[in-house]
Parts: sequence; structure tokens; C-alpha cells
Amino acid sequence: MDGRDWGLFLQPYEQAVEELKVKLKTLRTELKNREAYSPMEFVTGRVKRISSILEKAKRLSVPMEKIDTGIEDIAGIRIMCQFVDDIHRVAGFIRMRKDLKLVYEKDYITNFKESGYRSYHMIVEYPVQTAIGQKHVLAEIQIRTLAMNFWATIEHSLNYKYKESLPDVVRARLKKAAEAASVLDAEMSSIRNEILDAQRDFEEKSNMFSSVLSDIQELYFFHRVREAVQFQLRFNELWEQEDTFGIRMLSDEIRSSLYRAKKGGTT
Ligand code: 0O2
Ligand code: 0O2
Repeated sequence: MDGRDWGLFLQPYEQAVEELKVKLKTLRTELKNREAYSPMEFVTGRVKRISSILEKAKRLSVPMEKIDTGIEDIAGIRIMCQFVDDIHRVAGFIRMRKDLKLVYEKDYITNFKESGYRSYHMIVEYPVQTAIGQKHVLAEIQIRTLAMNFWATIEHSLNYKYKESLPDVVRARLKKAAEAASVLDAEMSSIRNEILDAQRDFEEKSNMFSSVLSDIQELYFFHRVREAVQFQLRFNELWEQEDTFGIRMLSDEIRSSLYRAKKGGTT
């Protein structure tokens, strides 16, 4: 040990984690209010334990006086998302922020690790206001899906418990499990896209139907009663037959008729 006061050294990191957690949880709530769906499921954070800092410094040959620049994840934030696409949106929101500076990014989703580990990492520099002035600390923001988090949490605890004694066959099985989690993520994304497509389709149809009905109403307003009644009957018939294409054609016909009515022309 270098006789450092760890409490004082870690204080700005604790502050950074607390502040970033509040800010990112606020972003989550704001997105939920704005869009009824937040790309962030939940946010957690931690300051690295002293023993882990010392272990990592030794492994990366970082001298004690340089650990604040040599170890980038003393302050760590984790953001969990439902879908892989959400990860990229969240990364975009972080890049835009003016209260931190992006140092660099590591895409362990495209380039997953040998262990099977997948996550998106952003190393940021965050200014903390302390009693003796401003201090910039490094923080690592890990963004991952719930499936990636499920895998990483279990793998981390197994690795932590068994360290180097983890047999190769177990490592290989963990790697396979990571691939299964990735397949699950892809399947969930595809199901979601299908739902979104169906929703868009439904909304488009329902907008078209309402505009047809309001155009027919308008024809009455212009005293085109006979025409309006005929259009209404044709609409009812197509509706019964679930003939969306037919309704689309009818909609164009009603539009032209309404246009002529507005110009005061004849049918
Ligand atoms: P809410 O309103 O319940 O979401 P904290 O000390 O609470 O500021 P910290 O230290 O990161 O935050 O705590 P922790 O225990 O790691 O959990 C952080 C937040 O993530 C907590 O909510 C947990 O409820 C939530 N969380 C943890 N695991 C899961 C999970 O698997 N699914 C979901 N949906 N949420 C989870 P908060 O922050 O207390 O607020
Ligand atoms: P903690 O606090 O226990 O989570 P390194 O790859 O470690 O030599 P670097 O460049 O800092 O050095 O690492 P990296 O891989 O960019 O990010 C480090 C963090 O990512 C780790 O922190 C883990 O949280 C996570 N991580 C990276 N690889 C794996 C993996 O194979 N399995 C799991 N479960 N997590 C991983 P630490 O240091 O483990 O600290």
C-alpha cells in the first residue's frame, strides 16, 4: 500500500456515481413521459472495491500514482435496455450531453469478447465539484440488454468464485450460453419490429377509414346527398369484406368528388 487515504481518493468517484445515476434515471423518466416508452429499463452504479482496484492496477501494470488515469472504471454506471436497438439510442443520448466528455467507446456487441461478453462501453470524463475545486474523474458507462446483463452477472460471479480454476469445458459452455442470449435478443428485436409494423399498419388503416368517413360527411355539407349515400354504402360493403385496397381506391374517388364539390362544379 502507498499510504493513500482511500476514503478521500474515492470520494469524488462516489459523488460522480451518485450524480450520474440521478441524471440518467431522470433521463429515463423524461423519455418515458415524452414517448411512453423508455429505451432505458433501469440504471445501476457502483464504485470499484479497493481490492479490485489494486488487483486491476497490478494486472495492467498501472503505478499507484497513476490509477486515476490508468483505471477507467473506478466509477461505473450500468444502463440496462430491453432491446439491442435501444443501446444505440441510449449511446446517442450520452454523446449529446454537455455535462460530460466522451473519451472513447468500446463496442463489445459487434466485437464481443473471447469469453462471450457483450456490452457497449463508453468511457467518459465527468467534472465533480469538490470542496477544493473541480476534479475530472473517469467513469465507465456500460450499456447492455437485459439478456446480456443476465449472462454477464452470472458469468462474473462464477469467474469471481472459481477464478483460474474454471475448467475449459465450463468456459466453452458459458460462451455457448452467451450466444444463446444473443439469439434471444435478436428474436425479441424481430418480434418487436413485427409488432411495430402491425401497429403502424393498424394506425395507417384507421387514419384512412376516419378520413373517408369525414370526407363523406363533408359531401353532405356541400349538399351532395345522393353521392354521399352511395359512397357510404360502398364503404360499408368494402368494410364488411375487409377490402383495404378497395377502401383506398374509394378514398381517392371521394377526395376528387369533394374537390369538385368545393370548386362548385358538377358531378
Ligand atoms: P426504482 O424506482 O425502483 O427503479 P440506488 O442505491 O437505488 O440509487 P443502486 O445503488 O444502483 O441504486 O442500486 P441497485 O440495488 O443496484 O438497483 C438500482 C435500481 O435498479 C433499483 O431501482 C432496482 O430496483 C433496479 N433494478 C435492479 N435489478 C433490476 C432488474 O432486474 N429489473 C428491473 N426492472 N430493475 C432492477 P431504484 O433505483 O431504487 O429505483
Ligand atoms: P467489475 O467491477 O468487477 O465489473 P480488461 O479487459 O479488464 O483487461 P478494461 O479495458 O478496463 O480491462 O476492460 P473492459 O473489458 O473494457 O471493461 C471492464 C469491465 O467490463 C469489467 O470490469 C466488467 O464489468 C466488464 N467485463 C469485461 N469483460 C467481461 C467478461 O468477460 N465477463 C463479464 N461478466 N464482465 C466483463 P471488471 O474489471 O471486471 O470490474
